[in-house]
Amino acid sequence: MREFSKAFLWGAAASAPQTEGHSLENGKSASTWDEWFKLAPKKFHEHQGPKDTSNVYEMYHEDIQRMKELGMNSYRTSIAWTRLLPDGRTINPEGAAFYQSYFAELKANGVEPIINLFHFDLPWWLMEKGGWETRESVEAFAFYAKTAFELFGDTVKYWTTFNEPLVHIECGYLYGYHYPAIVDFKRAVQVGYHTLMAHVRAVEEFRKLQIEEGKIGLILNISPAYPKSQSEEDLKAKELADLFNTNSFLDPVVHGEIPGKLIDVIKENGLAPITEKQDRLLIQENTVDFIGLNYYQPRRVQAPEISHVPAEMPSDFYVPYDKPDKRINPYRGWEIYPEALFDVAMMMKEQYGNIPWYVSENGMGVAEEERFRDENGMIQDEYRIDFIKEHLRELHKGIQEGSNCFGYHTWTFVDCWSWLNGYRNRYGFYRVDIENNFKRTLKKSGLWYKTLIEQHGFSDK
Ligand code: BGP
Repeated sequence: MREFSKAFLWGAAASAPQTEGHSLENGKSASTWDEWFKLAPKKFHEHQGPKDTSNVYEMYHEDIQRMKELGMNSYRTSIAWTRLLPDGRTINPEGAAFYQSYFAELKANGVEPIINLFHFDLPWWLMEKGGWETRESVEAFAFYAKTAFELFGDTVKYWTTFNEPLVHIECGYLYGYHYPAIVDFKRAVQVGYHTLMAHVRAVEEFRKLQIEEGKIGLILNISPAYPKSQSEEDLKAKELADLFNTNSFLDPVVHGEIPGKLIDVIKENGLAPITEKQDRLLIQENTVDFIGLNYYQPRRVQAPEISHVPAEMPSDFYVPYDKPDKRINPYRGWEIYPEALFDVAMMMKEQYGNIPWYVSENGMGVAEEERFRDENGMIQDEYRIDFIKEHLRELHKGIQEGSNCFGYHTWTFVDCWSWLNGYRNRYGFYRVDIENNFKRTLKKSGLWYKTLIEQHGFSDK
């Protein structure tokens, strides 16, 4: 039996833009996703846009009963900045009432809400002013965070500022997957810096309010780097990949300091962002209480054959290594490597002072899951059960070695909309039928999760 503590948090994660629907209704203003879909609908899988995501706005009551039925004791979602503060300053009463009711109902049903503030959905009004490239974004976010803490702090005790801050930086300013799809390393670094400062200012506002039992953290996507070989060059590529993708955020938010090595590399390559005098102290004084780590895949790296000096892209420091014998999820194209979760657990213990942390996302997206329906209509997603088990096995090992992990959340509870991929790959414990009023149907993995939670673990024969 792989047993977890009785207090362990079991649940799932989602986000406002991917689940709520009603994206331009009930007083909400447009985010970059709403506008981008208007500007370039062809970029989105089967033209599925952010407007009609899984309709949690109307269906949260039933969904919470479903969570309760599975025995989930926690759930993460986010607030849409554009729903709460459509113009950045004025509270939308309907939006505030919706979140208040949603969070209180979770709590009343024994499902601890973990509420995140930013999940890639920047307000359009802020984008028009330059988005995360302008320092104004830092104070705008701090105001939004303070408003959310004041409104919902009595109910919500676990807060996170950003989900995967690296993603809006690299997808928006390096690789073209998110709006504004700019490719510019220096601008990406500035966006990253302002994101970090926005996080830090939100933590500062949180501390000022002294919310009883309140805890605040950050959620990072973690893809630990593994080098192709032990050569000096490949090891350096690994070090730089971790420096840019892991230590860049974990060090300042946990230890209160941006790694000196990262500052050197950035300066040497003419990428230094504009900063303000008080920033260093602010970073130092506003560290977090806990960390969430979203783990899907490792990062295999090797040294680049040719590098530009100064660097023009991260690929001047490290490039992907296509490991020939890797296991892969063919639908998403991501490598499956559960062992990394043990390494991550050890990293948190050894390099990050064993700060409390949890797996804030882990899961498997599969296309055309209706193929696996049995005669009763239930999707027999054995592959998802195996995936979760394999990852939990490694996590359990890490906890036994003393890593301070307090929970595990899958992505996701009910199938949800996925950015450019729409509803292609499904991750949920519940199938969502988008053709039929977003009807939910339990999958086999949901039943399995229920037993797992009941038994505080699973038997590992
Ligand atoms: C994470 C994001 C989620 C979610 C998930 C699955 O990186 O936090 O928003 O979408 O990945 O990825 P995808 O939807 O791209 O398949």
